[in-house]
Amino acid sequence: FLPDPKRVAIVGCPFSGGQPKPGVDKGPIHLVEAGLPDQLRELGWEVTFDGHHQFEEISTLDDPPIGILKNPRQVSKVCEAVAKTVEGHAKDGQLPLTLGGDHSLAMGTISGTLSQYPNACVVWIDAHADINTASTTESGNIHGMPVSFLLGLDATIPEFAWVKPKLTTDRIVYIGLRDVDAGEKRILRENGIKAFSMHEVDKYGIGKVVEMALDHVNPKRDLPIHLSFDVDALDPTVAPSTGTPVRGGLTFREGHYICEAIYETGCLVALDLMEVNPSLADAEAVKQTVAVGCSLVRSALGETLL
Ligand code: B3U
Ligand code: MN
Ligand code: MN
Repeated sequence: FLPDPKRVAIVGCPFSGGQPKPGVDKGPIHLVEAGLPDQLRELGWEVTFDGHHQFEEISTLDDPPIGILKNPRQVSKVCEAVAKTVEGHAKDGQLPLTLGGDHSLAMGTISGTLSQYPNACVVWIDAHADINTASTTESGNIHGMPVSFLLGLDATIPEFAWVKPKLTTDRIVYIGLRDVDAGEKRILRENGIKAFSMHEVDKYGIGKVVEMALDHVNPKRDLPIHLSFDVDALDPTVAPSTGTPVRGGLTFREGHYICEAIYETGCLVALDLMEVNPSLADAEAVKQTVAVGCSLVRSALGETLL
């Protein structure tokens, strides 16, 4: 599925409405200014970057909570726009690389991928499961909910009616989980959704975990893969500048191994790098996190393979 010639379209999404901490909207700008587009060109990719998305009209929307969900109309409208953009690039034969921004954006990116590749599977790398529904969320932060929308687990909010439940529970797999709410654990269990927590990473090692994860969602390695990487999957010592760091995460190499192994399948069709928040640490930690973010993307696009 890899485009030939290799063409990637960077989709910069300076959006933070899926969670309460300001700054995550600056993530994409920092990643681009750190030189990511040129780094990808060095790897032989043809890179298009049409500037960061502008969500101006959307951010002035009158947007009172729905139940406890915060900024629901903004999140919905932004994700709908992102879905169209990602779908457009995929239709053009480019690999959309979406830079967040908070992880609610994946509602848009994955919807866009599934419009072009209906049988795509999702590999979700995160400390969190992001699968709360309107009835289980305790925070009301929609970045903790995108997977439930994509699966259609709770299709009761008219504002999100555009999100078609095109993803099925057997086409998503998680790696890196270690902070999962009780309601989310129930959802994962009841729906038989496969997840490899840090416990499994410790037990089997990352090589085996990635193999088992792919055996589950993509047994013949013939389905397109959407990789959605939340930088908080990494240990906070590796990626400190993020909104909800959780200790005990993936090492630098484990994170990169995942990206390399997905690239190696030749099935990658879309990539998200989310939750880099350059406002949440000192300058050195920000630099480190942005650099790790760039480096994960390069690995997912083929850098480390000889
Ligand atoms: N599960 C919690 C916490 C959380 C989810 N995603 C992040 N944090 N980054 C929630 O708010 O739904
Ligand atoms: Mn996430
Ligand atoms: Mn997370």
